[in-house]
Amino acid sequence: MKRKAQEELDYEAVVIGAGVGGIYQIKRITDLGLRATLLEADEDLGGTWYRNRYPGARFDSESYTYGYSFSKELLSEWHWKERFSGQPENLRYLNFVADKFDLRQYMQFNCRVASMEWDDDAHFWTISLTDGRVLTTRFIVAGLGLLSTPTPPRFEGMESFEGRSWHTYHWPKEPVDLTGLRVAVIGTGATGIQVIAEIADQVGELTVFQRRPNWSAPLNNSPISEEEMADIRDRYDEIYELCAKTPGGFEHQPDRRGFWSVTEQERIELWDRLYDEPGFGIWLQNFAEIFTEEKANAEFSEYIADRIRQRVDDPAVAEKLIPTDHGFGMQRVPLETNYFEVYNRPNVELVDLSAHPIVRITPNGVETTETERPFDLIVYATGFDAITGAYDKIAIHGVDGVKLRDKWADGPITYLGLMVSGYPNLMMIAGPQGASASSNFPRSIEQAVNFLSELLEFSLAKGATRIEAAPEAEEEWTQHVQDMFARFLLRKGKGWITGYNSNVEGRESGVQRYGVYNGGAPKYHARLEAVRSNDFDGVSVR
Ligand code: NA7
Repeated sequence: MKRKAQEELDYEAVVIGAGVGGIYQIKRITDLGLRATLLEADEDLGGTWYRNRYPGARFDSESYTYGYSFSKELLSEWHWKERFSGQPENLRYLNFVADKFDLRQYMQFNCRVASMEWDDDAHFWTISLTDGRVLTTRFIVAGLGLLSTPTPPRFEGMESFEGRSWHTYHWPKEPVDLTGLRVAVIGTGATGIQVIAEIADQVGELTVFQRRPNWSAPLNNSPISEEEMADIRDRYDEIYELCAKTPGGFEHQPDRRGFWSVTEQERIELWDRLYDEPGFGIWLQNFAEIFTEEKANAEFSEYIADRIRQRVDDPAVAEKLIPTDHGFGMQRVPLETNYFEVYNRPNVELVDLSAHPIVRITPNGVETTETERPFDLIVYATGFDAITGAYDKIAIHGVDGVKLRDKWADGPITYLGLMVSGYPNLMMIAGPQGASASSNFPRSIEQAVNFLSELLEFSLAKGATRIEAAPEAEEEWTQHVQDMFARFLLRKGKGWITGYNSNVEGRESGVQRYGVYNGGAPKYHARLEAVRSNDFDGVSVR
């Protein structure tokens, strides 16, 4: 079979997913003049910010570093009202962007992709939707999200529960009146910590089922006034320049003095200051040694443990809230607003599942090895099949029909987190092994979209119909991602970043999967620049 001519295909490019990545990508692709569409499984745009409607859902990134930087006009028009903006406002922002650039015209909703099949003779993809529709395209850019496949637990009896229950990702769109309800929250990750702190004073009784505590520190949110916003607008160039220079893609710069070159008193002074400052400063403006050296990490963890002890009235409860199996920052650090104070309330109980595990969900509530507790609502804040989950759900058949899921059975293998050898013309935004999950998401998303858009432009200018990562380039990148992991204590964490998920078969033991690039946003960006300026070295374009 010969190459399929462009006119014979439904589209030149299909973007999958109308989240932060997909929205910008469809703009760049249509700006290139390509005949393109965006397929979104949900009934509207927004991705993460469309789905996560649980009370308390908000940025841990400073709002003005989370927004898109690509349009000065957009920057001048949008007013962030809080330093860490909440879900409803974030969704309004994404709608504002889509409307401003007239992007809805390219979007098709309620389109869940079931499978994708590559034709290596005719150079095109066939996409099948779950409703039976089929379409063809030369290129696909997947913006599926790293945290978009929720994983409820696998307790016996979950269907038998007679009250209401849902995973936080599926918190209903319509308002839920929590007044007087007996509510259970299972899970204390970033999501659980947000929802627990937000609903404690709204519900009748709140019971938190905690298997392992997480290290957490104050978000220190505040409103942004008109004057402050005007100042932020004036400084946008400076702000984004700073974000581009820091490993996490935030404004927070590490303290370069060296952990051991200052006195213990000086360390405590820094930590006292950072604890009261907004955002991830407590993690990212800290000494670099807390990321790499056990001893430095242990000293800092003990400092945070003491802060928790100061905030929780009952010493026995405080100890239960302090992690003992990992140090601060070895898993993603949730930021909180009055989370620890919640446990001083008379209507809140902390159940330690490490002492009394859940046996089953009953028609009435939750049964542990200790007792059965009745509930009206059970909230599963139990996390996601992170990083590769959304890719695994689609049957992606590449060259010779090989399934991507099989290629990635032992963990993802990619070139720059953007392409995969054996899957020509398939590109990923914020894909596995990219820098997104280890940095301020949108900062790396914009870099990825810019890179992929330029790769497309470059390929089209050459009249190419097939672009693919070279196997040796992919091998080198995957090895590099692994080597970077080895440098950080994060490798010891039992969290989604290292591929652990107790609710996904085969991942219960905290197995290491190298799904996140940890070298920092500036190094990642420099690497993309080097590849781009070298005619997309490592990508075969023909
Ligand atoms: P996380 O960070 O994966 O947290 C999930 C939480 O749920 C964690 O405390 C788990 O305990 C707990 N969990 C999961 N399954 C169970 C079962 N079966 N029984 C009891 N407890 C369970 O997900 P989040 O949604 O909080 O955060 C994900 C990311 O979203 C976050 O990092 C931000 O980037 C946004 P465990 O630790 O496994 O013992």
